[in-house]
Amino acid sequence: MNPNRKLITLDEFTVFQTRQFSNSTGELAIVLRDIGLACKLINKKVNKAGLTDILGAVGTSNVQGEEQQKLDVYANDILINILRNSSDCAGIASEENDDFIAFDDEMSKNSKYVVMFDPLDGSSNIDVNASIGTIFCIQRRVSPLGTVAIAEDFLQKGKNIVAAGYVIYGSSTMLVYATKLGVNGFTLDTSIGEFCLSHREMKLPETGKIYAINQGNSMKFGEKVRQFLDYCMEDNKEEGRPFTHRYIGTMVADIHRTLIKGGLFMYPLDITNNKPKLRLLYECNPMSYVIEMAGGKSTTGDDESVLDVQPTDLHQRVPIFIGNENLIQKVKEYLKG
Ligand code: AHM
Ligand code: MG
Repeated sequence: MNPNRKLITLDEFTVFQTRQFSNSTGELAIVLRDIGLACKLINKKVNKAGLTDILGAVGTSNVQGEEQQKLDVYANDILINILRNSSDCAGIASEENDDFIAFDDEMSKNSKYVVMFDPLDGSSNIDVNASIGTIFCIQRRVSPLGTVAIAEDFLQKGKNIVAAGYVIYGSSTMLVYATKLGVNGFTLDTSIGEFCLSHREMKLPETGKIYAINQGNSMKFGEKVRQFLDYCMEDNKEEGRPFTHRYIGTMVADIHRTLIKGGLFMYPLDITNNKPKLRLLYECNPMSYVIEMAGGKSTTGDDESVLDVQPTDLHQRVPIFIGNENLIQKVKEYLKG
């Protein structure tokens, strides 16, 4: 494939890109293709959401006690079924399932990758036609080939990620994924049913002026976070403040904007109950990987990158601050006090 050709599909690009890894067997490209296929099916359902009986709740809750929306369940089933039948996925972990699922057929047992995902991010935005997304990451298993996947395959630090990304179902549908070779974005051309390369080698702008946080919760985030929010809102023309506040309430959409326009996304710890909200393995890690590969930074609030947190639980939650490096530096100064 000529990498300078005008029309390059996701499948062509992943094959071309993963060939650049030494010892590449093409298996990563297949897993990415399967995720792309699942997301095209999810996109089809998302687009028809108002027409069919797919809006609203199914009346069950997931492991975290959150009401499951019909689209959550549909998206989860699609991803699981496609990856189960993939030739190159040993198992999955999902926001919607209590435990990971190890695929036990011979082909899966001989696969080297496991996949973690949030099938439908931003569930509360489904009924109001605002952007929603799918988040995924791929880790190389640590258990031996030929056996079923185990918990340790999933409980790996984000810095070990092989590839991670997201799909945003917005005014157009885009898949963005990162490997250590960089971040690239593909827009779904519905006329040919293909994700086509539209955003090459994505990088955050030098800095940004947009901060995203659920400001209604600021009393729960503590004094230091509130002082940083005051800094964002302060009038200081020389330093380009006040910043603009934007909050969609779908992590994928808020971080996609951060990737393109720069800025900062925050979901701090709720100090009233000592609980962070967003999940490490299939929300914070993949999004941190994308942003860090695009030149940004992420932190849990101390000196640690999100990607350095050692997971102990599949559904573990962490505070997250993610975006331009200079803004992460600033927020860290405030948090240190
Ligand atoms: P979900 O995966 O169940 O949809 O929840 C995660 C979402 C994120 O997309 C978003 O950043 C956050 O929850 C919004 O939370 P809040 O409504 O508390 O601001
Ligand atoms: Mg989510």
